[in-house]
Amino acid sequence: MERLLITGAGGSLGRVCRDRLTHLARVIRVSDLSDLGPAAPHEEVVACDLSDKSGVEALVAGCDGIVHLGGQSVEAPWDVVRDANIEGVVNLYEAARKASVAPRIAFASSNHAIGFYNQSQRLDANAPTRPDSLYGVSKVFGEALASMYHDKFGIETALIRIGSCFPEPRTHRMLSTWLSHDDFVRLLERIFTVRRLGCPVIYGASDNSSSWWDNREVAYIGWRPEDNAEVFRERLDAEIAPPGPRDAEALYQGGRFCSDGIHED
Ligand code: NAI
Ligand code: 15L
Repeated sequence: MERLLITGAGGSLGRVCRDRLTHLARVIRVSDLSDLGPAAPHEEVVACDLSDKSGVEALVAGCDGIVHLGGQSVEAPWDVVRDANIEGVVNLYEAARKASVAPRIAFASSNHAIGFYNQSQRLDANAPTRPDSLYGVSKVFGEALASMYHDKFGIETALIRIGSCFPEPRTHRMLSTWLSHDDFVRLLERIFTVRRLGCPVIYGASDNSSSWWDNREVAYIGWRPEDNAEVFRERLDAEIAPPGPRDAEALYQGGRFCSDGIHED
């Protein structure tokens, strides 16, 4: 690629991608709400609010790939979710449609798009969405928008329903949802390498023994996660009590997002 845009580059996954995706393009354009510090020799740094339509148009122009991580990353009042994750994603796809070369996009969706499924259920890419929060609803919206831009305009997007992407699992639920940074990077490498991507749903989880998700439909991408959260089980058991059997953390795939209320105006 000539130029890869990383939105949300100041966030926790954005910082991982900024460090570790440099081999994917000649130029890496990094963006967030506020300044990201000085640009490295291979970088362009562009501050941009995703809810600023003309700003996003300029941000996307000239990019042949986008890792879209920017936005509200947990539950919040509706106006915050709407501006970042609804307006923001509409602005991104409109900018992609207007660009002279349509970029391929990796969209950071979330397990909270399907969070209300019970942990006893096994899901593949065909499972209807079951969001657990306004945040989860905004990710469902992003997935639907990407699908429409693929069908209507041919823009390719990987809809990555990220589980819990942290250096290590932090809770017992994350023994099922954990995505290691290494496996996330390997996934992004495949997304920007595979010849035909389309607009697939991909569950973003490592090769966890207690996984709830089945990625057989996207075998053609050639992603083979290598890590397994199970190696952390003993330490987790020693450090924190497992949730009780009636706790949302033990019942639902989205865990506590299911039992939390929603923010009222
Ligand atoms: P984060 O909250 O650390 O980073 C998000 C970044 O987006 C922040 O730097 C923030 O300043 C920026 N941002 C927020 N509103 C913005 C706006 N209006 N305009 C421009 N930038 C804005 O989140 P994290 O953990 O790095 O996640 C990245 C993406 O992956 C998010 O979209 C999140 O929803 C998704 N995701 C992450 C998971 C994880 O385990 N880390 C799990 C599932 C989804
Ligand atoms: C998410 O969507 C969030 O962005 C992240 O902070 C975690 O809460 C993650 O889901 C999770 O479910 O563990």
